[in-house]
Amino acid sequence: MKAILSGNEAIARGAYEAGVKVASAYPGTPSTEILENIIQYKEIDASWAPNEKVSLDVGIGASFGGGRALVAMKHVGVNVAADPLFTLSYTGVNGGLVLVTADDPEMHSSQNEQDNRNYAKFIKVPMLEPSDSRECKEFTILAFEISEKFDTPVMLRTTTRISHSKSIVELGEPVQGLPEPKLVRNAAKLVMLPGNARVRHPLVEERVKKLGEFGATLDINRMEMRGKEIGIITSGVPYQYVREILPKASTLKLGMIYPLPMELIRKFASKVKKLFVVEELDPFIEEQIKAAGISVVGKEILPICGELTPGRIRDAFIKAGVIAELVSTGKVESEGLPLPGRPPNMCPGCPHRGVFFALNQLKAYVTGDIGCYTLGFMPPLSAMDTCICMGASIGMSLGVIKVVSDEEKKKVVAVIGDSTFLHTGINGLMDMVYNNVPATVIILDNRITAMTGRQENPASGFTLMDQPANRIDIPDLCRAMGVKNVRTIDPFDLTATKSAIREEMNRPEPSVIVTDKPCVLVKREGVYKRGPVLTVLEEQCTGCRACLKIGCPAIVWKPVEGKKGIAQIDYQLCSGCDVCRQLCKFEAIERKK
Ligand SMILES: Cc1ncc(C[n+]2csc(CCOP(=O)(O)OP(=O)(O)O)c2C)c(N)n1
Repeated sequence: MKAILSGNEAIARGAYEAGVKVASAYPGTPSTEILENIIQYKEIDASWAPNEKVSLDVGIGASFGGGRALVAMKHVGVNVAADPLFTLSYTGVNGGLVLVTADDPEMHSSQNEQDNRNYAKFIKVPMLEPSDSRECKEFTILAFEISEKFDTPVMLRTTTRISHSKSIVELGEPVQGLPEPKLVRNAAKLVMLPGNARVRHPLVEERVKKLGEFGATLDINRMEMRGKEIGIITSGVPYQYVREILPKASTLKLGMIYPLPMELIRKFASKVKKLFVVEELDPFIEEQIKAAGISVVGKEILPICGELTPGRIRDAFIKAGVIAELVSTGKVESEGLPLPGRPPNMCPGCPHRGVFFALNQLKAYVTGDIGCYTLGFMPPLSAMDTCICMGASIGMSLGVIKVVSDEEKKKVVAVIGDSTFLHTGINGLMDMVYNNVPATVIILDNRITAMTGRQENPASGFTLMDQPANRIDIPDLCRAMGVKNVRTIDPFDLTATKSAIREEMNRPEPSVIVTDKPCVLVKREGVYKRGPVLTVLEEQCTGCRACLKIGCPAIVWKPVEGKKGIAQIDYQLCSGCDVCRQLCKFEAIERKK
């Protein structure tokens, strides 16, 4: 049977066909749908972990117990999981272990565009890179075979275009005859204290060499000869672009991009007059080829930042003087379409909005974090001063407080969401209490991991499988950690929100404020309650624009002849949160009867 699947759906299918027992992940675009799709395969124990390191720890445990395990994360998630990953390279596996790293060239929804191919070389583990959904499924299955054959974790790298675009996949049956998981003790291999690790390191080096030779025999690394004029070495989605733009060029399509099959590359180089590498982001393949003494052109003509596109590749090759009959000059359809701008904004009724309005009014210096609330940076709320990575906000606020004057200390407020607090923010809070730093922390508990598409987390009360779960009580957790000043506020009450934040900013002690209103998009019944929608009394609206200061998409401006204009509320969008009504001094906004 055939199906049209996205790359993420195909990886989930591959995990099923490979007989995976355990799948663990922390959400992050573009990887999230892998676990969301894996739950249809009841044979797999699938769960969200509180962060990527824990998801890998779970996967390692499953592998050591003899089951096949898949862990998935976005590229920056690998930074969080990197500590166990480096040492897992030394221990190797028992049941196969595959780590999916979903990279995001062009930063469609990420804070950086790090090229995680570098991790494969750094960690000394093999990495496979599919070019379409069929390969996503097949490479997932192959990755488990390689993992067990070479006693190594295997990384599977996708990028946003591969994760989210769809193509045809042939569906198969799950593999049979895998060994039953059971406890097997092997401390010399699995306990990495120095004496044991010293024995393992040379084995890792040996493994890389063997994998390089093995790569040359794999048909996922294949030469496609079409002529002698130019040869292009490529992998991943750039392979598709190369085929579109340079249909007559010979290609060496690499499916295993680390370690590189250097003898195969040498052979390919000898068959063509001019050799190029077309790869997104870093000159990862190019540098290794050059280091092997093979002459090749890559980043001299192609950009190092951002995604490649068919158009960018075409322009680069034309500029490089590659003869015109090799480069397809036809118009690339998707380019230059006049799409309307869609600046990101918090949803109408988002419980984060009022908090940022208050922070703006209080002129707070906000160390921010990653979640929907990062949009508090955008005008008109304009109330975020820093944002680095998940969980950084609290620690950063402590650092700022340590260096600024006593007067300025009071201005510093850390803002973080529930999922992010439990991911890595919690350690910052420990530092705050342990070192008694008089910081103010606001935890925006909207009971969901909203930004990545509403995934459950340990404070939401449900699991990935939609089963009721223990719900961590965040205020109680903070108290248990030793924060004496913990208060819960209703962020839709602007006056109370502002005065609570002001009081805690002025308190010369550590304090935590937790907001307790759920995300408007939480689909679970009874969690979010829509209030009566609001309406503008046109004759009372003076056109002062105060209500526009919260940036709610439900409020629109209507020009009026001879007047400044008046506000109007789009009833379809309004959630009845009531925040705008509290801003109108002229009582021109009221609940619709
Ligand atoms: C290390 C890492 N993992 C995953 C992500 C993707 N991501 C961005 S924000 C976020 C969590 C947001 O949830 P929460 O803090 O509860 O805020 P909300 O969006 O619900 O307001 C995630 C998982 C990331 N940016 N970095």
